[in-house]
Amino acid sequence: MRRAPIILLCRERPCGIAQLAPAIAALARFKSTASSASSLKQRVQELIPEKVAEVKEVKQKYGDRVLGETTVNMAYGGMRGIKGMVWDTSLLDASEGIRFRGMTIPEVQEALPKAEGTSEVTPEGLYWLLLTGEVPTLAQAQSVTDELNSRAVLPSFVEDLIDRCPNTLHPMSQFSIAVNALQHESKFAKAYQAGINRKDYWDPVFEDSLDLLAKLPLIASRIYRNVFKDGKYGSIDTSVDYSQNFANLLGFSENKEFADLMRMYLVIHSDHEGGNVSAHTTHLVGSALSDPYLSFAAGLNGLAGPLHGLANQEVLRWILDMTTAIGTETPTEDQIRDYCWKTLNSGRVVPGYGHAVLRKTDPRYMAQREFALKHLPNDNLFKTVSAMYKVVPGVLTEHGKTKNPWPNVDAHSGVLLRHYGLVEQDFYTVLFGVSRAYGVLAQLIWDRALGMSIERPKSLTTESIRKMFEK
Ligand code: CMX
Repeated sequence: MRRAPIILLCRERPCGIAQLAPAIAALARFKSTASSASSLKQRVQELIPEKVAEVKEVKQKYGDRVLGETTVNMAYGGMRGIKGMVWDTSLLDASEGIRFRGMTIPEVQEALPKAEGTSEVTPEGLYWLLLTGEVPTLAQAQSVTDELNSRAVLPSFVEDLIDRCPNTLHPMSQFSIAVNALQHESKFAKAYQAGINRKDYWDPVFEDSLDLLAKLPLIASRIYRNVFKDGKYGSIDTSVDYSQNFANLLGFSENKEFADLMRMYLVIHSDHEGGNVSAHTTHLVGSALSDPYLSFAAGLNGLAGPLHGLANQEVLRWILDMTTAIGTETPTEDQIRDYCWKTLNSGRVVPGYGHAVLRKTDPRYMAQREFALKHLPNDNLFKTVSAMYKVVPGVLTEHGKTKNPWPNVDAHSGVLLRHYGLVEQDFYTVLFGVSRAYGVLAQLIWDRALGMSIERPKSLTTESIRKMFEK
């Protein structure tokens, strides 16, 4: 794989041919890749009749069976564990962790094709798996890469919107604004206005989803370079994959390992079944036939909460605060234990630990730990993260509240990013958001293909619950 030199265009430069060049090139590429690009769409189209038939059969056979009970505590407790949604792209087991279309993370890392010269599988290959349930060939994964590269161009008004955001506006808010604004381009919204048959909804949703995925690195990197760097932007290189392009755009083109980190990161954060806040929100908003841009932007707003995706920035901040307070980058286990208790005793959570479903160490944590052991075993902060892994579960168990004292995905990502120079914690959740798009948009296509209904669960009042049982 050829590595791309980053081409930087100054944001202050007046609009000229240089700024139009990527758009012109993208148009030309779109024509040349149109046939190979359609193969993922073709495969989805082939699968739809059998999946529709399967859902019909399941509903006919088991439609009136009970999935589980709902207790009063569940209704008050964030609907935890209520089985009330279908999400086909992935399933989470409390002990084993996530399976993407039936495959664990190590199985995905083993089975999916790797781009030439890289040691990690790609999110493009994963997208094929999530959408079809089939492991793609290298050529099929490459066709997704080509497709995404051909669509990677931002409307200038979206660029302007991002550029006008104050640097003090959190990157996740800027991200959400930009994705909402891209709604202007929605093929689904236009098709709906034109009276599209509901059987065909999935088609423009598929198109919007690929367009959106393709544009996310441009949005994310523009925010990064505006807020934290020099306001100079790279451009897409059609000869490299999504993650290398993303690394280049962010300004990390020199380090091959960083692109591999992006590949691993984008794959493992993509999907975590349907009940988590970002996935459920995307699915819920999409159920009203809001287009993929509006649906995903809503999901991003949920991801930006500190109990969900924002925990990744909180983790690194917590670790750095601890090392500053203690005065060393490598605190002892006793010092970490004391600092954890200080956090808990002040009524705060230890970020990166605990999970609503998992009851063991998150395999996404382990995948990142493996990466660190391979690439940065002597990094001081990695040593601290490892020491925390030994100490924090014991402290949380002794504290006696959390049902799961083990680390989740967010406990590890910041240290890896920081090692390669991406030190700006407030940007971390944007990376999570780019990855999460792969999972939630794949499911959104199936939501429309399977004719999923508008969501409308029943709510109750405290008074009505009381009456229900006092009768
Ligand atoms: N530190 C301190 N207390 C914790 C805790 C932690 N890491 N994890 C859970 N608890 C507490 C809860 O706040 C809750 O307290 P109350 O009973 O006073 O409300 C109690 O333990 C029971 O919670 P739980 O049933 O074990 O966990 P929940 O399903 O309610 O919450 C989660 C799950 C992730 C929000 C929680 O573990 C947490 O706040 N963790 C820290 C933040 C974090 O890492 N979030 C990222 C999760 C992964 C992701 O979505 O990206």
